[in-house]
Order: sequence, then C-alpha cells, then structure tokens
Amino acid sequence: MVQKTKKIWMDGKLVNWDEAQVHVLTHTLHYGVGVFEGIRCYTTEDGKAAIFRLKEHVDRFFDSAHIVLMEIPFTREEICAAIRKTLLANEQPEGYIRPIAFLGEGEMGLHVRTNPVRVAVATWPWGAYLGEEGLKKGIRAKVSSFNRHHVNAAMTKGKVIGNYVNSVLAKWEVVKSGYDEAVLLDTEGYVAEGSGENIFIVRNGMLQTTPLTSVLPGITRDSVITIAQKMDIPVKEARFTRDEMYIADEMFFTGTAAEITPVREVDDRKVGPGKPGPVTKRIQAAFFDIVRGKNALFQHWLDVVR
Ligand code: PPE
Repeated sequence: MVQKTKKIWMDGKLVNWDEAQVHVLTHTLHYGVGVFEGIRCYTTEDGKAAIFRLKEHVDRFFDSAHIVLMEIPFTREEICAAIRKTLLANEQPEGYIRPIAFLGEGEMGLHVRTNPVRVAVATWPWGAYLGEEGLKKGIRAKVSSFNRHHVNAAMTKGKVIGNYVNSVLAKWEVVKSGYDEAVLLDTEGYVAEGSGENIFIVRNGMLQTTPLTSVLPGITRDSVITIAQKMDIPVKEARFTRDEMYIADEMFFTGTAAEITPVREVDDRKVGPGKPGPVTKRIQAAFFDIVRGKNALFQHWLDVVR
C-alpha cells in the first residue's frame, strides 16, 4: 500500500491527501490520454533534501504532454515550485514524486478538445523498487511474451499513461511465473526495456544500452552514460538481442524507481557469475554518492528543497 502523506498539489493548490479526488467521467480514466513523471528526492549527506535532476524530469513532462497534444496550464517553473511545495508540506526529506497531467470531465468520446487539463503532484515514501536485496544481490528477469510498443502504435518518447498497460501486463506475467522483472523486446525482436526501466549490459568492460529508438529516454539511463564517461568506461548505444543478455558479463536496470538494480539472472541463465559485477558496482556506488550529494562534480543535478 502506498504510504499516505499529508498533502497533494492539485490544479494550483495543496489539498488534503484524502480530498485529492476526481470524477468517474474523467476523460483520461476512459481513454488513457495523459502523462506523468516519476522523480526522486534524497537526503544528502549534509542533511538537506535534494531533488534529483528536477529540470530534466519537468522538461520530459512537458515533452510528453506535447507529444499527446496536451497543453499543461502551468509553466515549467510553476510545476517545479509545486513539487518543492508538496515535498515541504509533506515534511519529506526523501521520497518519490509523481506529477500527473490528465484530461478532466466534460465531453466524452474521442474527439474532445474542451475538457480541462488537470495537473497534480503527489509525493510519498518509496523504498527500493525491486527490493533492498535486489539492489545488493541482483534480481531475476524474464523476457515477457508481450512486445514493447511499435513506435508508430504508441509514442514511446513520452511517459504516456495509456502506454503503461503494456508494462503492467508484462510485469504481471513474469511475476506470476516467479521472476522479479520483465524484459520487453521491441517489435523487431531486439531488447527494448524493462517494464519501468532502461537496460544496460556489460561485455569485455564495455557498457551497452539500447538506442532511444523505441524506448523512453530515461534520465537515469542518461545519468549512467554520463557517469561512465567520467569514469572512462566505454559506452555504446546499440541494439542487442536476448542472447546477448545471456552471454553478457553483467546486466542492470536503470530507472528513477528502480535506481540501479543489478540483474543476476535472465531467462533462467546466470548473467556472468550470477552476482553484481565490478562495473555495475562502480556505477551503482557512484550513482548513490551523487544523489546523496557526495560528489562535487554533480551538484548541478541536485535541486535542494531545504
Ligand atoms: N522505461 C520506462 C518504460 C519507464 O517507465 C521508466 C521509468 C524508465 C524507462 C526509466 O526512466 P527514468 O526514470 O527517467 O530513468 N519508470 C517510472 C515508473 C515506475 C512505476 O512503477 O510507476 C519510474 O521509475 O519512476
């Protein structure tokens, strides 16, 4: 169960958690046209609360809205301010932030242009997405029988609400079979992403991730590429097949919720020795240092709330 906090920002003002309600004829509830973000706030080593890459997340929120022809009735600065205000109201030093924009009630049917675009920001505590143990020891992944969207069937560059039916079905499928997370292949059969993560493999010291063609431009993915470059770890963005995961030395998922989660097994095959490898561990340690303000080079990724 999601852990309740005090306030949710809705359409310009803070309301009590239990009062953040919508009507059953909310358009997005029926047709899925809406967009959202997932952002994390961490306690830094000097006791402050800092939002990780706020600007990039808010920019992607507006990009997602642009893709689905939705005009957010607030500026980027106003959304940033709303996020800070909600975190402060909830007295949260650490947690997950969920901005969402959706079409409210009014007209029904597909051709609606007058329904109000409503915006909300909720925050709540959210620990390790795939478990504390998963972060340390790695998780077991399975290729789902569901493909990731064809790039001309769903808009994969946007964090669009309706797109997530595909992720949920893939996740349910593999969890029911006893695995921790799903790997989705694109419609050509190449590895695309996890249900809510981008994917990296390591082979012969080289990091590889899928190009952005059919996947969400993950901000954690971008952070990992930047961190690796700073550490002189070579990175290539090139598509790969499911059996390239089987013979990889290391593999990990990246995402705001999942952070950097090692994968120790995929489709019942051990990845490398079946435990997090040296490159994964170095990147993971660097990432957690950065989000907690321990790396002077990356302070510009942190937005201190208090
Ligand atoms: N791909 C997908 C499909 C995706 O949903 C996410 C984030 C990513 C890649 C990684 O993107 P980024 O967070 O910018 O590194 N998934 C969000 C939703 C998780 C949820 O269960 O809800 C997240 O991690 O916040």
